[in-house]
Amino acid sequence: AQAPVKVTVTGAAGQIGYALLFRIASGQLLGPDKPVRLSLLEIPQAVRAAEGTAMELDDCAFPLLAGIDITDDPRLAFDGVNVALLVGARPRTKGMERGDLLEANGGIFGPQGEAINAGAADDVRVLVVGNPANTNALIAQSHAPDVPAERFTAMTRLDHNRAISQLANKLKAPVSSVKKMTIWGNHSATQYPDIFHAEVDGTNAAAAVDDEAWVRDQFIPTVAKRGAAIIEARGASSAASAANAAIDHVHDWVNGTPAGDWTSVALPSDGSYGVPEGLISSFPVVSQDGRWEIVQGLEINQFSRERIDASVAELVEEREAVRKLGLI
Ligand code: NAX
Repeated sequence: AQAPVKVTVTGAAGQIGYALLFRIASGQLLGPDKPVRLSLLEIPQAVRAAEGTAMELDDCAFPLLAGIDITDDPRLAFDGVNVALLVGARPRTKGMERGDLLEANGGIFGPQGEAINAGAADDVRVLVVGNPANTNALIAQSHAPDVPAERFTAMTRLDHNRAISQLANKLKAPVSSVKKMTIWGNHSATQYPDIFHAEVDGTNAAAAVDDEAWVRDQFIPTVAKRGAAIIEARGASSAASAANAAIDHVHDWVNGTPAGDWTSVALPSDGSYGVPEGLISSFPVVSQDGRWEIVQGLEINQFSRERIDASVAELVEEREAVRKLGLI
């Protein structure tokens, strides 16, 4: 029998955790032939709730689930970890300044980065979901000097999937006909969903839409503000769709992206497309042999350039802010 893959989920008792854990345990994260061992990390007040979720996981009798550990100690949670899903974060509450938010999250992602550095398996892959995801990933990565930087990623797959769905809907085409969507920059309202390289049934998506006003005034803001629209409608933030995107992200990272397509991932820049090196920014990527590679050589028009630069500028500011706070 194969040794189980250790998957650690932080914020396991939260709403994304609840939507995520059952899919991991059923084999959707890594594949139907890969046993998993779950490690749930929570803050002390939420350990009991995580235990409740673990009871439900037991009650599913998932054949691939080799065991569940629950702890409030990052060192234990990340010991031997192969896949780390960093979902738990400090949300912005009323009256909180951006500096306070970054500092509170630095207090979470710094120690988690250290624990990953100390104990993770050699093949560890890290996905940060908790916001501000890109900068939280940067903080964790900077505390894990012995882990290759490229193993630290932040999630823009939900934005990517939202963009595919909006475009398919506009063109009355099935989502499966949309390829090569790209999210650039920060997982925030400045993100830039780019359809200039996307294809619908093999034809260029921007040409098929042929309506710059729709792209500028409808498509981009709808994708970028979708999270707020979900909160407004549901009374709670995206959970199942966020969990779904995390599953997609890790699945593609481990198993590869399909031929003729790519996806979007925030990862440490190698300087491609004018994004400062080391900044964790979203790019078009393919996964090959278990590694992300940035798609090279795309022509960036003026419309796209301005929007990529604006989102990257926001990430540079966030990096400066956490540097000043001594968090990286
Ligand atoms: P919840 O508030 O339901 O759950 C968060 C959980 O994290 C709580 O159970 C809390 O106890 C736990 N937690 C807090 N600090 C922790 C720590 N130091 N160690 C371990 N656990 C800790 O939030 P939920 O709706 O699940 O969202 C989680 C995060 O995902 C939020 O930061 C949210 O902003 C972010 N999102 C990111 C998205 C993305 O596309 N990147 C989309 C969805 C979501 O908004």
